Amino acid sequence: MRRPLLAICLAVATAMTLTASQATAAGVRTSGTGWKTATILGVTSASPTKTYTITFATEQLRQRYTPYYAQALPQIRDAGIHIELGGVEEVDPNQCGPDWHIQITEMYRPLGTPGWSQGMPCPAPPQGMSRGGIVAYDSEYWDGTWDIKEHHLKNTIVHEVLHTLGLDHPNTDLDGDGKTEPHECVATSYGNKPLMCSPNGGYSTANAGKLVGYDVNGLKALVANANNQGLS
Ligand SMILES: [Ca+2]
Ligand SMILES: [Zn+2]
Repeated sequence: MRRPLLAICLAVATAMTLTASQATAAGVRTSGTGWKTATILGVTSASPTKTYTITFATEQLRQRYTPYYAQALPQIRDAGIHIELGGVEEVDPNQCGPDWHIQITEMYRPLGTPGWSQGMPCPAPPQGMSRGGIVAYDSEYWDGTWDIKEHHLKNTIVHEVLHTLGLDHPNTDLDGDGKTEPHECVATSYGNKPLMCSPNGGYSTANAGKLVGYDVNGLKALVANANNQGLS
């Protein structure tokens, strides 16, 4: 999820401000070191009991992307979220699919910007608990027109899925210049930024495609928020 999508969703965000502050009073955390919930889209929690199923617009896409989730899925499960790989179903990128589905499709420049993909939770779900969402990966990664480093590709593929579960970019004004800038995210002592950092983050090593600890903490917070509100 990047800036153009936020512009589309600002109308939702205004309506959500009240909900977010009420939720905070109920013991809901919407940000922490290196993580942030997609509060702007009305998502502050993820289900601790339902199973999120990743589905694909075509069999070709299923085969293409499935291997890229292999390292992340166990980490997401360890954080308390039930998630499974599913099959093929029709995906309309302009409309959310069935509840608890994370729908994967591919488009040419889904945000209009070369090299950018799009991932978002279905906006304003009941009680602020993610019901899944939609990912549109940029087809340029595969047709030779966009030169993307292997670790950026691996990290981006997982980054977009984490958006659907309810994580936003944790970028924050660390240098105090009044602007929250691209890549401006907390880093570990090894220099690893959250996978959710915009426009990209995560490991540049063999661990590319894995969540960084910050991202795991964000997922755990989404689940804790559900539990603290008595949501299942
Ligand atoms: Ca700054
Ligand atoms: Zn993003």
